[in-house]
Amino acid sequence: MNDLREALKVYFIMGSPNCLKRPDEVLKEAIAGGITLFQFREKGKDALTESEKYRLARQLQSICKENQVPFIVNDDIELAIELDADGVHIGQEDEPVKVVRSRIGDNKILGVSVHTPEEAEVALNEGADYFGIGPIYPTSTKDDAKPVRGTELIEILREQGCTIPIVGIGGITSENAAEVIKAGADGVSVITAISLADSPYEAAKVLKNNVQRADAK
Ligand code: 3NM
Repeated sequence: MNDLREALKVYFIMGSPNCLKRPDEVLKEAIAGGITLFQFREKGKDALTESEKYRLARQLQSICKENQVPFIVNDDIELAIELDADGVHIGQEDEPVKVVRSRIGDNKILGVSVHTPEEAEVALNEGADYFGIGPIYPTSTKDDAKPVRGTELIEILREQGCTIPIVGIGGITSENAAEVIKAGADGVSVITAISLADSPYEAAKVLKNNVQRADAK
């Protein structure tokens, strides 16, 4: 659990639609800057499908492996199993948590997006390893994102005594990351703050610094 908590600190999510340059280059830079986990999320306009999606996933997974960065797949359980990925991240629209847990086995990481204390309780009981909570701030990266809630749900869950690892998501940048950590999150998940930065390397480095500083307080 503590290894997972550490791995969630600077959680980079990306697919080819999120990049202005080659995804493999963006990922390498982000890793050099210090990201602690990577999620492959090939979604949105012009997203790759089938064999092209598979090829990109394989390429990004092998970069993660070379650098000992955990590689998680968004939603696509088949792909995660086929690649023997380190885990999957699912939303409330996907298969039930318990079904996904039984498909991937007990040794893989299972992240679940939750939006209410009730969803959090079900996800926890059915085998989630961590929660993704968002959108914390306004984001234009996810078309069907729910209304912005700030850090409220993170605070509510921590006040209720919930100890499961939590990452905040949605509009997080190096400027506001500290607030998310101080609210009780273990880490921050970002797409554009790194993927669209002029230097994904610098962006990841500054983000990590700010998360570490907030954590130490
Ligand atoms: N999930 P950015 S918000 C993938 O609220 C995703 O569950 C969200 O992208 C949620 O860091 C989001 O560019 C997009 O804002 C995050």
